[in-house]
Amino acid sequence: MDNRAIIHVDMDAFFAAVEIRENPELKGKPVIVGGNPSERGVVATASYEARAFGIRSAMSCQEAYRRCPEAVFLAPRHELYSQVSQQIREIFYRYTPLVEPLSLDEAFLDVTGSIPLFGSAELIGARIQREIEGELNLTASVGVSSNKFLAKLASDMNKPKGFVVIDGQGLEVERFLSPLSVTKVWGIGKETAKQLQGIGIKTIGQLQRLSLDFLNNKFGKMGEQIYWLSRGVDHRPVKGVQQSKSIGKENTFSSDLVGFEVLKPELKSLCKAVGRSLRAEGLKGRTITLKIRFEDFKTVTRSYTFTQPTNSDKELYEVAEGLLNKNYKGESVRLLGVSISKLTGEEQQLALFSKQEVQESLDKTIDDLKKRFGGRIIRDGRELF
Ligand code: TTP
Ligand code: MG
Repeated sequence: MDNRAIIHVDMDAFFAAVEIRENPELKGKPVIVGGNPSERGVVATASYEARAFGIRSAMSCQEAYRRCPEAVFLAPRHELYSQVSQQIREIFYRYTPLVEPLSLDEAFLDVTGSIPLFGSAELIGARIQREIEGELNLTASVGVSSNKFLAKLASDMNKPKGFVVIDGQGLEVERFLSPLSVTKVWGIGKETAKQLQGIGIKTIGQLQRLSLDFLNNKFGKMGEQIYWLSRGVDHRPVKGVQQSKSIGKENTFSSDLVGFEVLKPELKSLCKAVGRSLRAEGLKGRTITLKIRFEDFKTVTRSYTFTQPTNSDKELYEVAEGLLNKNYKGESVRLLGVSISKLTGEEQQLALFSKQEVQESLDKTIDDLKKRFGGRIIRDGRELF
């Protein structure tokens, strides 16, 4: 599992950087995005120029003003930041479908399967950094390693515009982590850090000397996490964006329909529409639900769960027709609906695939990417070798 290639990207001074991009006159100035200093707002973020005055996220704006009265204070424009965030994510998706956003400006990417197509994880990370800057005029810091913990640590090590690779293999990692503060360990917040300090533990190296039993007793489940993370071991998968929980279509008829044969073509077109949506989103589903609303508004829903996920119109229809047949006695029908849930995307399906199927799926991913971006991107990748 830990031959993975994980990238963590975190934008530099994100809100402030977007504001500066929108108004280049602000470039080089201490810029603070947050509430108004005359009110009781807090700093959302500050440009690196403002950070030189000791200004930090979550500090009160009054305090920030005291530290740097000449700073430019701006009210946040969340809609704008989330648009930019979407554009950043689109760059990530050029390289892998396995993107796990942590916030508007930060995400993990698992690029293990992308290496045959684009080259090493370092190359992919470098391209992402370059494309963000070239296309969006914003800078990002990138960390590359074999797991999430190390990749995030790496992206934070040389901000702004950092690019750090941590080779996650071997004993080197433990030695590398050893001088760092325990607060760098994922999940160790102020409280845990205080407790550790109470027993004289400040660095990850000191943490490494505590036994699993001891940590388990002291911190419960979290203790085990700390034990492994302090050694650079982290098996958490990169979770692709949560897919919508179900996909459904329904139709309220302009006048009620009566009769199985009359309802059948309606049902078929609903199943086709659901199948089309599934395929468009690269999903398959296991549980199909039929909804029938009668003339008197009484509504029944009936479900069937397939053994294997499907996105085939034919399979969906066969089952939906069976459900209708069983539950329809010739009443007047106002509305018919079909939905599918227990959805799985490419990522989850991979886990179920045999090796050959993984290869097929990878080929398909590569085909799709080629189709989307043409041969260009592939040549670029190889030129970099
Ligand atoms: P961060 O990535 O923590 O900070 P940053 O991008 O501004 O700076 P850098 O990564 O270079 O250290 O947070 C991303 C954005 O989230 C940040 O621009 C503003 C917002 N944010 C808040 O609104 N409140 C907060 O307390 C923090 C930490 C961030
Ligand atoms: Mg950031």
